[in-house]
Amino acid sequence: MNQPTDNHWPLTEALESRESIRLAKSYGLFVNGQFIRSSGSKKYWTINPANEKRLSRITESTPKDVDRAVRAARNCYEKHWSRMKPSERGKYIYRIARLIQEQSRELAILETLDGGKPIRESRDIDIPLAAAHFFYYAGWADKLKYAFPNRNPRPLGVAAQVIPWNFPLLMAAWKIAPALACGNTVVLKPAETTSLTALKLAEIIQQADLPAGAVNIITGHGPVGQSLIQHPDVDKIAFTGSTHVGKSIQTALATSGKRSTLELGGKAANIIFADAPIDQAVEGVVNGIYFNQGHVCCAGSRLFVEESVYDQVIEKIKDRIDTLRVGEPLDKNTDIGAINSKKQLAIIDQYIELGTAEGAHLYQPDCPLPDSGFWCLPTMFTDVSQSNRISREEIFGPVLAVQTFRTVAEVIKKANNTRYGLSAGVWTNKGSKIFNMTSQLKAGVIWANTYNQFDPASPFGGYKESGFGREGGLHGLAAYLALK
Ligand code: TAP
Repeated sequence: MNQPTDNHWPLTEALESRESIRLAKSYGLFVNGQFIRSSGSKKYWTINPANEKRLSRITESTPKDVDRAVRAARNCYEKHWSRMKPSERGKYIYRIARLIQEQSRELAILETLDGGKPIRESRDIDIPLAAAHFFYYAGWADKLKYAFPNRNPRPLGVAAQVIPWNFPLLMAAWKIAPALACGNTVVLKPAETTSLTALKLAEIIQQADLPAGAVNIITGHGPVGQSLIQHPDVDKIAFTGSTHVGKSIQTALATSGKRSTLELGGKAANIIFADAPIDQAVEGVVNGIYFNQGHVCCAGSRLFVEESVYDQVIEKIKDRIDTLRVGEPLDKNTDIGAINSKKQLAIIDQYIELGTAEGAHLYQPDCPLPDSGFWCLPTMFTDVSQSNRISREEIFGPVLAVQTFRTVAEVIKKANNTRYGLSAGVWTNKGSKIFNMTSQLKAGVIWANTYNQFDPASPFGGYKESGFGREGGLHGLAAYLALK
């Protein structure tokens, strides 16, 4: 934990205990209801990014393992899961939700150890939301014909799902819960740096006694995801990750006729009008970009402030940045934890150097960082122009780029001047302005006078290079169904 400055209350360290976690020295693959050894021999360490210490050894799947997992999923789909009474499927999914709740403390600690995010976030956001997604979709399992009246909802088959490292368990829940509710079976690959909670979810699926093969979890690096997605016997591809990889997947699938949803990168605009409740807006901006170290696809990384309140807003953001606590993620006082990996830290640092080289003005708080681990101070760039790369490219770290505007037309043009279209935020006390903005901003999700709010009933997804398809809500069900 960084030392208290004038702006910090001298809080005593409040470390979450690691005693309640059960961590194996090494994990196999979860295939056909069992943890199995790979057909190969490669394993790699997953580490704690806050201190670079080794946590556990993770298996690198081979193409043969991928094939085995897909075959298990196919077998279960044909013999059990798609034939099961929908209300029975729902019971299994409810069971998973309850087990996640029961084991939430352990899951939260593991998420924090493996991913670097503050325990407050894993405990209060990631894990409760993951359980909520299973509860929500369990409820739909036997009501699909009411969700889509006059249609004949049918499952698609085997879903290949590949997820990133920023919300490991939550992304797994976003994908597995609707797929199962609709009668599909699943092979999921978590990110190489954050596989632990997906493997714990595999244990939960075992405890819930799901038919063997309904959910299979295989670990490894990018090529494992590639061979899963390109497996000839998968029917649906659900990918969340970078636009770069998303494009390569889309190219590979071009002539396959397979259903796919891609949830990709973002460069969201957060817009503050002069009539906004400024303190609330500043809190929303800080939450929007510094939450989860900025490892959020919908992070409000571009801030547009109406010129007349610019000085006031910038001073308030600086004051707020100065009070943020960067440090040990297991400490309940921590606001900003560790960057997920050395590789991601290097990318963020390059962008921070670039921002200065591009002529933008850098602001970072004056506070020491721990000696080991991967850390980045909350960073704000002012004097940014539309052409600067820091305002055009996704950084995926706690780096805010601020610009000003004078008119509604100007800010809409600036906000939409991006290849992404995932999310946006609008801060104003005028309802009519909110409606005007939401109809003109090209973003899949737009928050008004709040930011980063998620709910299982609410669809989430992007436009343009942020991908296509929606997860969450009824839209999230439709992505796993053939609707005739
Ligand atoms: P990626 O590098 O794209 O990795 C995402 C997942 O794909 C990982 O499991 C990765 O495995 C795997 N993968 C890598 N290369 C692959 C390939 N050629 N074929 C199939 N799978 C492959 O992204 P990331 O760095 O983990 O995550 C950050 C990105 O995800 C950001 O751009 C962020 O905006 C985006 N994201 C979007 C959303 C939504 S909802 N739109 C949500 C969260 C994150 P390895 O981990 O082993 O490389």
